[in-house]
Amino acid sequence: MFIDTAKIYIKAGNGGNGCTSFYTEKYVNNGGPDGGNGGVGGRVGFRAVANKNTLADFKYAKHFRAENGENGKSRYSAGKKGKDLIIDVPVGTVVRDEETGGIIADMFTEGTVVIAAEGGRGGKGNAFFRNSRRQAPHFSQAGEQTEEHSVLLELKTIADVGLIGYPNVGKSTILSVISSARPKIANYHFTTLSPNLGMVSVYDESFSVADIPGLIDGAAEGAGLGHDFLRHIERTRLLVHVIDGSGSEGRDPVEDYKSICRELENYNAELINKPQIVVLNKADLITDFSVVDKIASCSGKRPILMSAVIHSGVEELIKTIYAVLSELPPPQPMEYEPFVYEKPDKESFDIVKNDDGEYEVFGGLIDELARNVVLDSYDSMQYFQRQIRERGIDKALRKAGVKTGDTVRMLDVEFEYVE
Ligand SMILES: Nc1nc2c(ncn2[C@@H]2O[C@H](COP(=O)(O)OP(=O)(O)OP(=O)(O)O)[C@@H](O)[C@H]2O)c(=O)[nH]1
Ligand SMILES: [Mg+2]
Repeated sequence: MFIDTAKIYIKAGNGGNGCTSFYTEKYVNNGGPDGGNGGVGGRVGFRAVANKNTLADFKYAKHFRAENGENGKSRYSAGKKGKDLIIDVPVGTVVRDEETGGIIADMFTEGTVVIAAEGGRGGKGNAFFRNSRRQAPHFSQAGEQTEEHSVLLELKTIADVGLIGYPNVGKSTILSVISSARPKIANYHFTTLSPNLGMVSVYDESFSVADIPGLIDGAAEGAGLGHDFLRHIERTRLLVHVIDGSGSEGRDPVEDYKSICRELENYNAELINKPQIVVLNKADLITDFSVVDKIASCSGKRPILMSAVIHSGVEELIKTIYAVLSELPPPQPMEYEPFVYEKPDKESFDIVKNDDGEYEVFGGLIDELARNVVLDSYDSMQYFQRQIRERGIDKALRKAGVKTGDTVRMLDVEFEYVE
């Protein structure tokens, strides 16, 4: 099965913890704090590669976690940074945040790397917290924990030309005669089950052509295979609309032309505004050539008459595509405001008075403070209290009406307030 959409989970590495340690050596008493900082966590990113053209890799592999930063060690030794995890995706993959639908990246150009999630910062070791008043800090900072995000991948093939039309009209046969691609060709509907890509050389240049499964009435609403594949022609610059000019299978070429145009328009009005070349294929079987004029009058342009099987009109088709493409602007990546994962809020806090008359302080800042200091020593408690003053929590408590003797609680810490 052709897989062109996938949902995966990404998580950047946590930061390594800072280390609490004191220098020890024979004959040296009370060495100073020498705990090193934790390393930063690895990042998760995406790289556009040309040697893949489906998202099949992501059918079973769903969880992508970058390495955590290493913890700091004694002797001022900093933890190693976590290794980045770069995920290879085919060129043309659009990466979105599932929750908001925001576009993280359009992997449009081969070799581009986009970082989707930054690693957690490493915690400071106790050596960092030493100052003139605090010679021997017994605490260090924990590394930053990162969150997991779910991400949607969607492949929107990038090709210059999209071949469209009813099933069995000869789209794949045309691709096989204009390029070196060897798609499956057979005399039944829906021979092509997933897009085929071919490169066509002309003069000293080349252009790429995508052949997609045949469209049928109602394709835009999901009938047949068409709907799932129309996304693969969204980014083409030019459509080649192939019609069975002989009307074999009892079809009416004019009706076919009109209904395929309707399907394109129903799917996305932009598709019908794309430049189109109309091709009447199976010319070797045509008996009534009035079809050429009929198509010309309803499409507003002269169709190219060709037979892919006996190779007539092939040269004309290639040259016409080339001429039209050279007048068109190069393919463009999507226009979007890149979505960036916000780091959790670490500044705000709230105070509420609970039923027992106690005050609870909570929020990102409190979580952060509690995570940053291990409240296991007189030292770290003092540090914590100073932060409460410096970060304005003290002031906010007074404003909330806290008086001496009231109980204030922050996560696991409970204390009696003293003005
Ligand atoms: N007589 C004649 N037969 C053709 C011509 N082009 C293609 N065919 C035949 O038409 C049948 C369908 O060709 P495909 O290329 O598989 O058609 P398709 O449009 O890709 O079909 P789907 O993939 O099912 O949408 C095959 O039997 C081809 O040999 C042509 O110019 N003349
Ligand atoms: Mg086909």
